[in-house]
Amino acid sequence: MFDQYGAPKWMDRTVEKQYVAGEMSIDHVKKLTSAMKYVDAIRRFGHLEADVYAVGGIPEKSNLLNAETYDISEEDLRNMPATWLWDKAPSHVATGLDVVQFLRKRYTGKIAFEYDHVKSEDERNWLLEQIETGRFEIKLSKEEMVQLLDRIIHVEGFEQFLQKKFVGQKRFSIEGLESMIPVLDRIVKLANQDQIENIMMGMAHRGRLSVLAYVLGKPIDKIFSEFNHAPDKELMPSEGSIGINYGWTGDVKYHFGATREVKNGEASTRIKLAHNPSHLEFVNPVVAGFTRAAQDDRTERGYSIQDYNKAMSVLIHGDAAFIGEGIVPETLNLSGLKGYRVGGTLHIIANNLIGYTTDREEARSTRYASDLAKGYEIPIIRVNADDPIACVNAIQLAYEYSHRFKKDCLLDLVGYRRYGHNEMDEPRATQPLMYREIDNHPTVTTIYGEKLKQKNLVNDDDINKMKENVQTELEAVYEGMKEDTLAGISEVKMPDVLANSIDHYETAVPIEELKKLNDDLLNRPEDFNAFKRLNRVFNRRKKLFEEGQKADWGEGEALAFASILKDGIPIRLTGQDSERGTFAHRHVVLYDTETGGTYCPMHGLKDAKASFDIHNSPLSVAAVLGFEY
Ligand SMILES: Cc1ncc(C[n+]2csc(CCOP(=O)(O)OP(=O)(O)O)c2C)c(N)n1
Repeated sequence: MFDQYGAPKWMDRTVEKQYVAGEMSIDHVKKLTSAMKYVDAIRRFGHLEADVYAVGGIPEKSNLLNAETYDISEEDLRNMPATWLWDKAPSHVATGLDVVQFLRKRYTGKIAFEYDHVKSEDERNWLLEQIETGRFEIKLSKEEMVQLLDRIIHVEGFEQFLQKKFVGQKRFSIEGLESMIPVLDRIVKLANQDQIENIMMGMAHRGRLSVLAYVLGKPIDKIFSEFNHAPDKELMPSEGSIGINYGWTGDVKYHFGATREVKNGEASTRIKLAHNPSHLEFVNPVVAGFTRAAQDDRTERGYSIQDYNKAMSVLIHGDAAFIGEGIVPETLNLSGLKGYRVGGTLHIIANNLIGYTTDREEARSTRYASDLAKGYEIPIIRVNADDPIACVNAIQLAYEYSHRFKKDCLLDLVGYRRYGHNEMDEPRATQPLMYREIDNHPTVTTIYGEKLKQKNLVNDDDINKMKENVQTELEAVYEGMKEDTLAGISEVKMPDVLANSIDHYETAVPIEELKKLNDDLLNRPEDFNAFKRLNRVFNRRKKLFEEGQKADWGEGEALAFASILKDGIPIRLTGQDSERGTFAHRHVVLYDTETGGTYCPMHGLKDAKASFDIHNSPLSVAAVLGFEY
C-alpha cells in the first residue's frame, strides 16, 4: 500500500515548498481559506448537530457544517498539513482532514458549546483551549463511575418510591433529568475544595424533592411526612400555592428551602436552597441578593467590602420559564453591575423540552431555551442528560470558567419529562408523539448501567442489588416513621414589626448630635473640585438648619442616614438614579468637576460605624426589589 500510494502529500511538504518558492497557485490559496472557514464553522456551529437530545429527534444536518458549502473536498483536506489550519493540533492530528474529524467530534458530541458571542479574547482563548484539549474533563476512576451509577439509581428509586407510596400526589419528578443530582454534587465538591463558604441556590418545582433529599440532605422521613399531610392530595391538577400551611405564610412542600453544611477537611461550605414562591423565576434576584449579602462586609464606614469567596450562587431554571419570564433578563442584567455583581452565577436549565403542555415551537422565538444568555455574553454548555459523565464534565467546565473569570456560565441540561407536568397530568393527551418516544426510552440508569456493563465494571446482579438496596432503605425509613407528625417543621411567626405598628419604635435623635453629623457631612477632601451650584444648595441648607433648626427633605434624609450609620447599622440604597435622587433632592454622591471622580459625604462621617452603599440601579422594578429583599 505504501509503495502503491507513496507518502501523503503533506509529508513531502510540497505545498509548503511551493509556497516558499512563490509557486503557490491561487487555487491553493482558495483551498486553504475554504478549509479555514470550514474549521471555523465547526467551532461556531458544531452545536447545531451535537448529540444532546435524549429524545425529541436528532437535529437536522446544517449546511453550515457541510464541507461542500465551503467548496472543499476530503481530498483537499487530506493534502493539507494540520498545522496550517490549527497551530495547536495534537501530534496525532496530521492532516487537514484529521483536524476536521477531530474538531467535529469535540463540538458535536454529547456536549455542545456556544461561546462565539463571548467577546473577551482572553475568555475565548481559554474556552477554546479547554474544549479542544479536553483538559476540563474529569478522569473518573472505576469506583467513581460505579458510585455515579449508584447515585442516579438512588434518585430514580426515590422518585419511584414516592410514586408507589403516595399515589396521585404531585412531586414534579426529576425523572428524565436525574443527572442534575451528580451535577449539583460536583458543584458542591468544587466549591468546598475552593473554600467557598456558602452556596446559595434557587430552583422551582422540577426535581426539587430529589434535590432536597440528596443535595440538601433533608431527612427523607420528613419529606414522607409532608406528603402525608398534604391536603391537596386529590385536588389541584397544577402547581399552586394551596397546600399545607405552616404559620401565616402558607406554602407547599415543594416550595420549602433548606440548608446543609458540608465539610471536607478544614473547609466548611453551607448550602442554602431558598424557599421558592410559586411565581417562576422570581427567586433569581433573591438568590443573587443572598449571595451579595453573604459577600459584603458592612462593618466599616465607606462602601462595603466584597469577598467572592464568601459565597457563590447557583440557579436552576425551567426551559419555558427561562426564555419566557421577564424577571430572567432583568436579573441577568444585574450580573455585571458593581452594585449587584456576585462574581458569577452558575445557571442550569433543567430542560425537559416542554413547559407544562407547551412545546418548544410555541414557547420561544429562539432556537434554544438558553439563547437569552447570549446577549449577556454568558458561555453556554449544552449536555445530554442521558450521559451522566458528560454532565459532570460539562459542569466542571462551567464551574471553572465562572470561578476563573468571576462571571456567569450556563449549563443547558437537556433531558425529558417522564410524566406529565405533575404526576396527575396526562401528557399523552397533548404530546402523543413525544410521549410514545419517552415511553419506549430506557431510563438513564439503564443506559449508563449498560455502559458500565460493557466496561465490565458491573453486571446485572450488581445493578439489581443496587436498586433493591434503595427500595429497602426507603422502605425502612417509611416503616420506621413512628408518628405521622410534622415535628421539626417550625411555624413561621409574623415579625413583630408587622404584627405591631412601626410607630412603637423611638427614632428621634438629639439636635446636638444632628449638628455634629451635619458638620461632618459638609466636609470635602482638600483637593475636591465641587460643583458650585450644588454647594450653594448645601450652604443654604446649613444656614436653614443652624439658624432656623429646620431641614428640607434632602437634609432630613441625609441626617437620618447619618444617624443610622452612627448607630452602627449599615445602609444599602439602590434604585434608579439613587445617587442624585430622581427629583434631585439627594446628591449623596458628588462628582469632581475637574476629574469626574466621586466623593460620598456619608463616607466622610467620622462617627459612622457601618458601611453606606449606594448604587444607581438599572431600569428594573422586580429584579432590583427581589435583590434587595
Ligand atoms: C410566573 C408563573 N407563571 C405561570 C406559572 C404556572 N406554571 C407552573 S410550572 C409551569 C410550566 C413551567 O415550564 P418549565 O419552565 O419548562 O419547567 P418544567 O415544569 O417543565 O420543569 C407553569 C406555566 C407559575 N408558577 N409562575
